[in-house]
Amino acid sequence: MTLTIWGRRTSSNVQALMWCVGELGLAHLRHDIGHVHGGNDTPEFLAMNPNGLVPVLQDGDDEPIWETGAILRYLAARYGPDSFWPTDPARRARVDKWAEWAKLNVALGFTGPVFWQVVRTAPSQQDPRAIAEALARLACLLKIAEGQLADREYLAGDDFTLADIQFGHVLYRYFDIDIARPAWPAIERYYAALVRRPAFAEHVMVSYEPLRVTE
Ligand SMILES: N[C@@H](CCC(=O)N[C@@H](CS)C(=O)NCC(=O)O)C(=O)O
Repeated sequence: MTLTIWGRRTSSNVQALMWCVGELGLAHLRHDIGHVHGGNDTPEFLAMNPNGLVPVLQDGDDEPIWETGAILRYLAARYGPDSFWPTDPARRARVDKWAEWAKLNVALGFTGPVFWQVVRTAPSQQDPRAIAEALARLACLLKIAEGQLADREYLAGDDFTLADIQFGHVLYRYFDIDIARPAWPAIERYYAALVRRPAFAEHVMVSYEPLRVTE
């Protein structure tokens, strides 16, 4: 079995995928593609993913997979323990519910409106009011996660699951960039536990300085 991954280390979606690969201990080969590395607009890459986006994963000679959520579920189903993405439909739905919620709300609500504005936009072009509004919307979402994590170890229960990958990978940048943050006792406890996971430290706590736009 050889997993091949196309995608740069600085991509948040690649980080989610690589964190999963690390957690599951899967042998792999990763190619730096996208942003300064380029390579995602070639006919060969577009034949794998017509969107020209990373990550893409290929397992052996199987058809390449794109969309991080689909890739994570493939890896979980093929290589993960049952606790990570359960086969029982009700237990799986509990994980999927939080994974979808995290991807569609938290990750998308943070990456474009906050991270891009604060890090990937020149300071002279930043709109502090838009950033403050985005942070207020994000806080409403994080309040839900705060309640969920107040009495359980992980987002979907007491097991580490695919939902933690979709939610937790956002937290490194959320806690590291220069923004105002309310106190989140439960999320902070959860994040401190994630930081102690070797795969999180290796694949998610990656410098985003190469992405910074200064002028
Ligand atoms: N919905 C896609 C989004 C993928 C995406 O937006 N990837 C970004 C990096 S996070 C990308 O390829 N950007 C172009 C580039 O890196 O050159 C997914 O979840 O995989």
